[in-house]
Amino acid sequence: MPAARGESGVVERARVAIVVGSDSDLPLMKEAYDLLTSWGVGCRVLVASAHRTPEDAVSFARGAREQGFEVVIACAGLAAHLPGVLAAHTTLPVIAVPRAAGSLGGLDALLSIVQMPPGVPVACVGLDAAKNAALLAASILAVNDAAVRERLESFRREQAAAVREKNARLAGWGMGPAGPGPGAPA
Ligand code: AIR
Repeated sequence: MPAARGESGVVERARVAIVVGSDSDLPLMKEAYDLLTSWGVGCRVLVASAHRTPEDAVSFARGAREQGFEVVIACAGLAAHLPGVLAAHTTLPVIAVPRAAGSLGGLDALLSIVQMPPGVPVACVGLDAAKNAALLAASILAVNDAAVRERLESFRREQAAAVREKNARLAGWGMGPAGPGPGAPA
């Protein structure tokens, strides 16, 4: 089993692999790593390029399930074949993060990822959406993990409270909220 050191310093089993096409993708993907490890989900990161080190990418994907990984997050920019190549060599779920980079602004990466041929799907989040990739990975793990499910549910509760707080501020400014929203007097 691959091991990962969590925020507490405790070594945990790594369940999510974050694969990046280049170390230039790392600053973005650190957000996914930080979110998952702060929820107690062990992660390991690998730099492997579908074009520059294709053998490394394939060999990782072929062994990923045996190593104990349950979900793969793959991030790449430009002609972003990494997520598809990994998905071709593992039946683990692969979540792709296309980079908003290069002269086409990320449209190249997005289309390289979402237009996979029938039979080898990858899940694709938005351009540079590292946080959503982490949340989707957590949702997959939460199917069979009550602790991760509780983290997700409390994240959603906090997120909803933050939005409602914005409406409270509108009310303070005399601008709204529009309509009888939740909590409004009948
Ligand atoms: N990339 C690396 N090998 C294949 C691809 N598509 C991507 C990386 C990175 C971009 O190319 O994922 O987003 C630029 O890489 P670099 O190393 O030149 O910064």
